[in-house]
Amino acid sequence: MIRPKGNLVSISLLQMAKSNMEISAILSLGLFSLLLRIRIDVEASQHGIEYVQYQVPESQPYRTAYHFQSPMNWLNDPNGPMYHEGVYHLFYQYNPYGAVFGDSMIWAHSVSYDLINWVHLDHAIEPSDPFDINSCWSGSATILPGNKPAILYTGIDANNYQVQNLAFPKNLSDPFLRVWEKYTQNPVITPPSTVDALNFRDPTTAWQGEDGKWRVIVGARNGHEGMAILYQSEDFVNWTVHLSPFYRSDSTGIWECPDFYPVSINSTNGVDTSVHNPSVKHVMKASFQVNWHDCYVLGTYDPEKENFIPEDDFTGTNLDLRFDYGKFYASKTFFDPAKNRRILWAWVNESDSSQDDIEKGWAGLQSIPRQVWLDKSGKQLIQWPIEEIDKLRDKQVSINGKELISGSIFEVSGITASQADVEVSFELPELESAELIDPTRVDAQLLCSEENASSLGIIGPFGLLVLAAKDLAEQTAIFFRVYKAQNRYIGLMCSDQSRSSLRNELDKTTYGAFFRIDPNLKKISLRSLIDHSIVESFGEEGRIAITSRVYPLLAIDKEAYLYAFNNGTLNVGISKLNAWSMKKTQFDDEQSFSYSLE
Ligand code: DQQ
Repeated sequence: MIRPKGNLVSISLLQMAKSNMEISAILSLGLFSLLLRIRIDVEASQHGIEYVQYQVPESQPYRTAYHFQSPMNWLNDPNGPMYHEGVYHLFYQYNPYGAVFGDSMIWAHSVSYDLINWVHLDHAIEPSDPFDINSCWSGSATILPGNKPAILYTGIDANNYQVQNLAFPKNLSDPFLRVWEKYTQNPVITPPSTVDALNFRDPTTAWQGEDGKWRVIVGARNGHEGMAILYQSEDFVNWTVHLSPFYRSDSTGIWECPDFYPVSINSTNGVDTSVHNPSVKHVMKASFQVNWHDCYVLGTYDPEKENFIPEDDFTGTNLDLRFDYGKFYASKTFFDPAKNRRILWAWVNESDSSQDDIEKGWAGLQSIPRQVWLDKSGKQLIQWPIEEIDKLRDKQVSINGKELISGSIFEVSGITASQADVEVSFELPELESAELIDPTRVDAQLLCSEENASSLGIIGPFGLLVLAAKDLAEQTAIFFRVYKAQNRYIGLMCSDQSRSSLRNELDKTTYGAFFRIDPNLKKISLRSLIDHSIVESFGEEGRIAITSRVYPLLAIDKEAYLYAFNNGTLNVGISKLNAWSMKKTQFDDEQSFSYSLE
């Protein structure tokens, strides 16, 4: 039975019979004073649960064009991303009953041939049994020998304890792996006595050691301590706990969605999660619920002692390495054998209120999938939007060799600025004149909000104004400043949302991060993917990423503009700027899916 959770759609569903039927619900969306007709088809599933299929409401200014979104309702973590027999699978946390997080979360399921265009399938894993009756939370996929995928996920059981469960595809010859069956002996892992049973979740993709045994880690908490607990198995079904935590930290609280994988030390290629040899380092990522940051450390995995030795520990502060310094949480990677790369997905939450989300009828996006690899320095990861994104590039404008004069601003016209991809390379003036950094100001985010895009500097602030209104009454500034420190130059990259919307009551936090400037190159590069209500920016060829959500009132669709600006006293060059309008990706349900795989 559908369990209504109080949003408009579920209230309508309450009155429905089980057989196929169609209703039109006129939903009044207070925010935009729009009346949207949403067609809802309800059909009984083979599990006795009613699935909801719908048309995406038209003319919503904050729906995205080329980011992954569910047709409606609440979405959070990416789950179990994998590549299997020519098809990419993305599962994700989804509330079928409303646009806010719910107490009966499920695994929704979509498939793609190119990671850009998607087909939404029936839900893969839903609460059904005592071991997951109160929700099916996050987890990961592992491809077992014989090319058989297995999913380990967290069930919230009848006592509200967090246990780990297994599910397998019902029919391996179905190219979309539509139906998933839960292992009858679930749960396969229950909380050990050393951790809080209400905070023990999110199993990783498992890896196989040379001894043939499988290993998996699960995020956990004990008081303020956060940790990853290791389990081993010969058969993927019977798991035994390893005595001491695989890796832990003192003051981070629960580690949500840990991710543990090798990266090559001499190539941008990804490697399978089970690879362990002298040409790899390991990455340990944890999502810290205390500050909603996805942080990682690099280190060495010792399979004999069964532990991980990090090069630097998590600090639980702004000093931790992060994938993204904006909104980017519960991320997860997978190895893509088709292109020998490792791909990172993350949940990008809204910045408006729950009430706004209920009115919009949806909440949450997935980031653009990013390829990740180890920087040549060996000290951090690099991320870059997967190459498939370039296929969406449409109309192009280019500007070469332009001087961005002190105090100037100019419009980059000729593309659809609300749906764009912009790449720009800035040439810096003589660095000696850069302002001295105050060594006590170590918080980049704070510095970005105090010395924002409109405050004057010497080298910077300069950068882009995206999703801007014609008169600049609304603008999101992605900008840089350059500082001088003892014996080195420091760059600051910021994403300033403080003037992004005339609407109040939005989270307009400014984000920022420091990076090192190579004085020999005297260049800074920026790529921004702009998609109606999301801006994903990559500085320094993927060394820094900042994602923000913005909801302009004026700067929507054709009324959005793109500018370049310089508020520093020194001129900056634009050696190259390329901007493209971006095409919309295709999201289908299975019925309207035009390809045939049978
Ligand atoms: N979201 C899931 C949990 C996970 C959290 C529940 C992270 O499994 O810890 O939707 O966003």
